[in-house]
Amino acid sequence: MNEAELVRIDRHVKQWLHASREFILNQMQATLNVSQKTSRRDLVTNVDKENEKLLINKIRTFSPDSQILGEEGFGDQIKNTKGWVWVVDPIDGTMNFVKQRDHFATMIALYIDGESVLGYIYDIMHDDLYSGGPSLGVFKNDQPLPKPENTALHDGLICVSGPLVLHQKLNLPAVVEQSAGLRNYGSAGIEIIHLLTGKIVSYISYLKPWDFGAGKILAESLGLAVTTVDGRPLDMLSSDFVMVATVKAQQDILPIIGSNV
Ligand code: 2AM
Ligand code: CA
Ligand code: CA
Ligand code: CA
Repeated sequence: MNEAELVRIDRHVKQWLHASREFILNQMQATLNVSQKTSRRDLVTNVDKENEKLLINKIRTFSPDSQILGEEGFGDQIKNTKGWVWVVDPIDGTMNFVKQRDHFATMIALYIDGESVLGYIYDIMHDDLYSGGPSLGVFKNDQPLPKPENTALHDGLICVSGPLVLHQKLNLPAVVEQSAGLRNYGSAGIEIIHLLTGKIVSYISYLKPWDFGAGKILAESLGLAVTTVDGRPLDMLSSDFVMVATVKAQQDILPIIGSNV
């Protein structure tokens, strides 16, 4: 795809995301309608659902022949990654949204025939939009973002998702022990932003495609490694144990994390 076409799509997606932010901020004035999905730690609100509908409507109008993968189920049942595939996570960090009213993101990704094209992570409360891809480069609020330093595990902080810290089959205590320290922000999108900006050297979590779709595009475009915990490429249609890391931290973590998950 040529650059003019990419820039045109990019302009549209940013408009949709700004509309989403207005919608979310508005809805936050009213009482949230919160329900459980699979457990009391896995929540969904009326805002997750309505914002997904809002974004999917925009995508369908803009590009009717696309396939859409949305977390809350208003997209398509996708069986392959042929053609244009949009991946939508309307609110990433729903628990933070409910409990903190902060530290959550809206994420969109565009893949064409399985290839990375454009990714977006919008930190809604801080009004920081990270956008771009392999051709355009990566931007924070339209300013180019430099590549993060290739810092080793020993010298960097890492984020591991809450449930994974307790996962017996991965040797995460050894990984944490070798790092400079452990952090946890509760939103894959916000955690990947910390990698893009060089504030942490790895993020390890069990993720679904909408959790990593946008982050993978942005992270790889800045020279970060995005794989499973045993170093395999991610499959856009499956959940997996995902590791985003600097190249050095990836080399440090792979031999010690254990992969018999
Ligand atoms: P979500 O808020 O969009 O569901 C929280 O640790 C991070 O993991 C969030 O990015 C959250 O995305 C994601 N996540 C993936 N599967 C989850 C689950 N079953 N329960 C809670 N969070 C989950
Ligand atoms: Ca969810
Ligand atoms: Ca998510
Ligand atoms: Ca979500």
